[in-house]
Amino acid sequence: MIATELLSVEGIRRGLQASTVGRQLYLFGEVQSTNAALRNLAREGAVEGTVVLAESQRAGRGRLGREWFSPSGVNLYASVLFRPHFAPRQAPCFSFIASLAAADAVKELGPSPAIKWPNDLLVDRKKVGGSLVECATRGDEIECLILGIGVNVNVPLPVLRAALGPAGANATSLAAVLGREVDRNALAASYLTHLDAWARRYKVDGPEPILAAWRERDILTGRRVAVRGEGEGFEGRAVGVDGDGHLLVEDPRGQRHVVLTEEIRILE
Ligand code: BT5
Repeated sequence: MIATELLSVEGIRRGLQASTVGRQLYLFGEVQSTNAALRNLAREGAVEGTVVLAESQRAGRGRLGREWFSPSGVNLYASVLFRPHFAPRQAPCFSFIASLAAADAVKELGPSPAIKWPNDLLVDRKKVGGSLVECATRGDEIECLILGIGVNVNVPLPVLRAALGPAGANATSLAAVLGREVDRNALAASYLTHLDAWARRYKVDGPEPILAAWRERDILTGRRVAVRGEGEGFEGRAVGVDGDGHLLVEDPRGQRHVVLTEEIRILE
C-alpha cells in the first residue's frame, strides 16, 4: 500500500475549530477499531468530544456485524465520544449528523455528496464513506454514544475493489473522484469542525434542522427500493424518514413500513 502523508495531531489541530469535539485527541498507528478503542477510553471516564483516530484498523466494523476495509496510511478512521442525555431512540439522528459533517467536509474539496439512508456517503452514486453509531445505555438514557466514520480518501481504486469483491464495484475514494491526492489532516480537521457544529445545532434546536439538511442530500426518497432485513424482505417506494430518523417505505398496497436497520437496495 502506498502511504500518503501521515496523520498528525498537530496537523489536525491546525485546522480544527470546535468547542467540544477534539477536546482530547488520540491518534494511533493501528487499532482493532477506533470505536472499540474509544469505548475503552469512555469506560475510564473520557470527556465528551474525545476523538480517536488511527492509521489503520485490524477489525474495522460496519453495521450488523459487517467489516469495514481499513488499509493503512491512506484513509480516515475516526470516532468521537458524545455523552448526550437522551433516550436511545434518538441515537439514529447522530448517524445523520456524522453523514452531514462528512458531506460538508467533502464538499469543500469539490464534489457534493449524497447520503443513502441510513449511513452511506455517496459520490457519483458510489460509496465513499460510512458511519457507525454505537451506544451504551444506563436505564432508559444513553450513557455514551460513539460515532465512528470511515472515509476512503487516498486508497487506490484497484486495492479497494480487490478487497471488497463484488461490493467494490459500488465503492470509490475521494482521490479517485478528484484525480489527486487529498490532505487527510485537513480533511479530518474539517470533518471534526463540521461535526462539532452539527452536534451543537442538534443540542440547541433538536432534530428538525438535522433532518431538513439531511433530506436535501437524501438519495432514497421517491425511489423504488428493496428492503432486506431479519424478516421477509419486501419492495416498495421510499417516502422519507420519520422524526426519529427511521426510513418510511410504502409497499404496493399502500401500507407504510417503518424501517429500522435493514439493508436497502435501489431498484430503478
Ligand atoms: C458502514 O457500515 O458503512 C459503517 C462503516 C463505519 C466505519 C468506521 S471506521 C471508524 C469506526 N471504527 C469502526 O470500527 N467502524 C467505524 P455498513 O453500512 O454496514 O457497510 C459495510 C459494507 O460496506 C461492507 O459489508 C462492505 O460491503 C462495504 N465496505 C466495507 N469496507 C468498505 C470501504 N472501505 N469502502 C466502501 N465500502 C466498504
